Amino acid sequence: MSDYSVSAHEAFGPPVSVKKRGTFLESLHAWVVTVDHKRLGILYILYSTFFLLVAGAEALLMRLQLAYPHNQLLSPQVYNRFFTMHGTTMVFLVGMPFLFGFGNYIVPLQIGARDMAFPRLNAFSFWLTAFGGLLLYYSFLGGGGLYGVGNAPDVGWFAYAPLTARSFSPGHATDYWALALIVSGFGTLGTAVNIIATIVSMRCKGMTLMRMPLFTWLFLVVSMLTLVTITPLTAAQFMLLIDRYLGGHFFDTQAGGSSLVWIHFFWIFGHPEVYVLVMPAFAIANEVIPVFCRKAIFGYPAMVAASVGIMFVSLGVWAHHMFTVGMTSVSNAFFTLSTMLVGVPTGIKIFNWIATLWGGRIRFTTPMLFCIGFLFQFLIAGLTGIMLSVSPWDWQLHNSYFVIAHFHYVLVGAVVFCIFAALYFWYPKATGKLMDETLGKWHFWLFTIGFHITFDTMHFLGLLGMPRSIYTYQPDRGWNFLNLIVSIGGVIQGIAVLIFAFNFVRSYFRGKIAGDDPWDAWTLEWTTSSPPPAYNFEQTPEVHSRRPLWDLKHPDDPDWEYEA
Ligand code: HEM
Ligand SMILES: [Cu+2]
Repeated sequence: MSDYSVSAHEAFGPPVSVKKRGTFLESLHAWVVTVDHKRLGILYILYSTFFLLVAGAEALLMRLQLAYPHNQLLSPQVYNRFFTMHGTTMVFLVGMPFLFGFGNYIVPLQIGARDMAFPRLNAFSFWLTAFGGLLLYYSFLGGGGLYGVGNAPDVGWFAYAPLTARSFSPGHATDYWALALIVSGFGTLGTAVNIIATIVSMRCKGMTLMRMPLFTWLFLVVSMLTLVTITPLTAAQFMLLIDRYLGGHFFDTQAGGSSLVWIHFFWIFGHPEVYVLVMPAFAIANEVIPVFCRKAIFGYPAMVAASVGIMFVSLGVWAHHMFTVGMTSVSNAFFTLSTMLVGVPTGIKIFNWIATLWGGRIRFTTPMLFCIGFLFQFLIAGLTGIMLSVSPWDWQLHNSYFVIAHFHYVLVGAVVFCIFAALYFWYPKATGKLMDETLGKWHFWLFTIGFHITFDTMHFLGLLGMPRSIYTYQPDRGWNFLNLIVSIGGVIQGIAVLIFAFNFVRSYFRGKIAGDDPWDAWTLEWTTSSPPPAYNFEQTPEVHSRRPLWDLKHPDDPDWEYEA
């Protein structure tokens, strides 16, 4: 027998439970002052799950308003506030904090480290992000009071100039919007630097770059992309505040500025942002799919190369959001072609996931179901994306519900589906309890059905000419029935999310005990106890292949024999 025939516990230390029960105030204090990457990760995840419910409620109110023509539930002004807050919240307070929270929790465990490279910066970044969310939602309390839905921003999550100039947006709503994004943006930058430093310098012995789990690889890539995208966004917010308060004229056409400057800055951030959100979703799929079909991921080096490729290409395509602002036809042609180029690395990834599934012994657990839903929906989103990248098509469909349907296919069909997959997959690691599978399947099926009812139908509304961001419509346009269908789908998704929330809370108290490795997985986080002790591993692990736990469990057929 080789040296690898020891159990996980002998190799990496026994499970150590560090539960110390104090008074409520003591444990609250412990959470507030924590610098432990796992606790911070959990704080991010709770924070963003809370805002998922808030922004989901905003979406539902919008859909109730649009369920039939001439509805009076929301006034035009309140509708504008809701779509601005919904979009801003989903991107900045749900998507990014959730994903970075996951990175925070998993990355150090996966590379066999004790913590992040800069634990205090890590805590500081979280509290900055949290303060950003507070600033944004504080705007609801200002001005006209709660019933008038306060002074919440109403300029769209893209906040196009000159609508954000003081003459068009008096009051402080727009300031809250800009300040919130500046503050949480600094938090995000701190986390990105931290993740890069951690991955570069804290990997355990034997973990070369090409042995890193793909999850960790994607977080390296995504953190680098974050640095170069949040920076222009933050710069633009400062320019906006300078225009509003210090007599600047960056975006003021009357005084030699240009509103195009805003649009460029915004989309130089905004397009890669889509990949900042979707690549962590890829990262999740890269872990979940192989484990539940009992095969190593197909084409690991190609997956790494494709991720790096996506990072570079996504930086050169932003102006496909601007086909209709009157750029030259040469620019339009350039951005059409560069956009289509993103299809190549993305295609490689989809191909490799399918090749991994091929011939595998698939276990249809809840996390796996969510990943399969993701694959299917991401493929469709890619196809409608190619349609939109053709600039004459875009002239027809721009700012219609077709675009809303397309980007919700990416943001919900890919990102949110993978977020759910990740929650079911790593919940047992973080809590020691399994989430209930029956409720999980109800959640999956209801959410998937609701998703398709809502967003498939929206494509047709777009083709029939329904523009986005309208608070109501005339009854004679032929949109009534389809709008009702869309809203019903939204309600079904809402019910599914409530089932999830119930399961999430209940499993914490009543769930089955998970054990260290409930899914029979193979990366390092599954070698330590569930939940992991404060210092993660009793002994710093040493790895010999891409699947260290597999090697321990299968000493007769370890990976390192093939990987050299
Ligand atoms: C699950 C149910 C959801 C429904 C029913 C829904 C519905 C809507 C509606 C009705 C709009 C307004 C369109 C308009 O009038 O311009 C909208 C906008 C938007 N949604 Fe969602 N949404 C959902 C989930 C999400 C998620 C999960 C995300 C992101 C992760 C997201 C991101 C956005 C963004 C960025 C906008 C653009 C806001 C703007 O135009 O300023 N949505 N959504
Ligand atoms: Cu884009």
